[in-house]
Amino acid sequence: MTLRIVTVGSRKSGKTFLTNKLLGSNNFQTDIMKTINQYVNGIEYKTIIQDLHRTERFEGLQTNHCRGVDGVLLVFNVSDQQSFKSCSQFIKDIKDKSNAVITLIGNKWEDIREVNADEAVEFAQMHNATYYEIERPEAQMKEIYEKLVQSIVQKKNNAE
Ligand SMILES: Nc1nc2c(ncn2[C@@H]2O[C@H](COP(=O)(O)OP(=O)(O)O)[C@@H](O)[C@H]2O)c(=O)[nH]1
Ligand SMILES: [Mg+2]
Repeated sequence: MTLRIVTVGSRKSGKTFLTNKLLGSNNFQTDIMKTINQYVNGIEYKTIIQDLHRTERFEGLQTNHCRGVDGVLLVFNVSDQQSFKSCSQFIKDIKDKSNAVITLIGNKWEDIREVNADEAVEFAQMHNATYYEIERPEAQMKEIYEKLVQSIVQKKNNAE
C-alpha cells in the first residue's frame, strides 16, 4: 500500500521550504515528488510526498491533485491572516475530493503574529484536523509527518 500526501496552502506560506526540511534537502524550488518509507507498528509503509509548484499559479488548482489523497499538509503563515483565512476554502475542496487526514501547519518564521494559536487550534478541531505551529522546522517536520502517517494508517485500519 502506498500512501499519498500532498502540501496545500497559500502562495509563499512555506510549503516548499518545509518539504525541503522534511526531506533534509535544499534543492527544490519546483515540483517535489519523493518517496519516504515509514514504519507504523512494525509495518513499513511507502509514502509519497508531493509539493507541486506548478499548481500554484492559480490557487484553486492546487486541490485538483488532492483527489483520492490519503493525507494533506495544509500550510499557512502565522504572520499572514489572509493565508489562514484561505484555509477554509482549501479544506472544503480537500474534503470534496478525498477522505484525507488533514494536518494544519502554522509556519512561524517572522516576528509578526496575525493568527492566534487559539483560533488555529479551534479551526483545526472544527474540521477534525490536528494543528501544529512550526518554529523549528528541522526538528519538527519529521515528527509531524510521522504522526500524520500514523493517523492515516489508523484511519484505514478502522475503516476495514
Ligand atoms: N527562514 C525561513 N524562511 C521561510 C520559512 N518558510 C518559508 N520561508 C521563505 O519564504 C519564501 C516562500 O516559501 P516557499 O516555501 O517557497 O512557499 P510556498 O510558495 O508555500 O512553497 C521562501 O523564500 C522561503 O525561504 C521558514 O520557516 N523559515
Ligand atoms: Mg512552493
